[in-house]
Amino acid sequence: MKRILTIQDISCVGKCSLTVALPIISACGVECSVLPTAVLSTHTAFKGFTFRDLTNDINPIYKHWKTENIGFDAIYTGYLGSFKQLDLVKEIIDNFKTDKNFVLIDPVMADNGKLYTGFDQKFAFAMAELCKNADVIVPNLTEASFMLNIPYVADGYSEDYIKEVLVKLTDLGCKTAILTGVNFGDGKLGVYGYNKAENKYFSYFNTHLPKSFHGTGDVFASALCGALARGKDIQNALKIAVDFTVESIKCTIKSDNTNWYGVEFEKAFPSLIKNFNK
Ligand code: PXL
Repeated sequence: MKRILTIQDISCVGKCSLTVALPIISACGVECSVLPTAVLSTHTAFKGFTFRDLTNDINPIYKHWKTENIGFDAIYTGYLGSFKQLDLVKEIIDNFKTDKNFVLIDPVMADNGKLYTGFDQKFAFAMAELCKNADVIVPNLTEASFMLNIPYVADGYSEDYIKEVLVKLTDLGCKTAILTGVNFGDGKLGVYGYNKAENKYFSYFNTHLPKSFHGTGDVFASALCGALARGKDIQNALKIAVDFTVESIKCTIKSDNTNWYGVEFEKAFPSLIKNFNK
């Protein structure tokens, strides 16, 4: 069985980061090992959340894994809360990256043109620096704009513009960049990627649903990482991850007691598993 290490926070309530990555990666048929970076009562879109920083535990945890000769088929990072944690993730990549596994970095820090609570431009540049070490990065357009220090364009952009941003993202040093939440105003929403070594673009689009929800980036990244770890090629993995995200949003819209803070991805597991077996 393949094993992914995911490094991100536990938001006890809120349906994001580890409470999303663990069940989704498991549903992909992949073992999910975790390195929790912090424990929050909720994610940061709630008011008054508590925050227990676990930075000081990261080094002893990964050192123990080294003494036990534990390895991973992929390392997947999501929300990281401080500069020190970015440095520690770099250390972990240096210790656990081999020529057989891959590193997927989701530079979680912003959406809809704005940084999340607690982040600033300096952090975005430091995250861009960490992205050098990735095989795959999956920013949304807001995160890409902050990392590249270019203006955020909400809509009305062309395919050429997206391709330009993708080239700049891979110029940071990662092998493949995938922009999420791309829409050309034609009723579709999806992802657009670029592999630098092969000079190849790829994309996958599904229906643009009328509502957006918190945590869908984590749903997409977790399914993508699971699919890649299962050996799906990038095009197939993108289809699995986008379709699962869209199905999760559809289930949430249909639900009569939808929470404002996350999607009901649990209801979309049957379709995810079916797509794996196709
Ligand atoms: O969904 C990304 C995410 C993860 N973790 C925490 C967050 C957010 C987004 O706001 O606040 C703590």
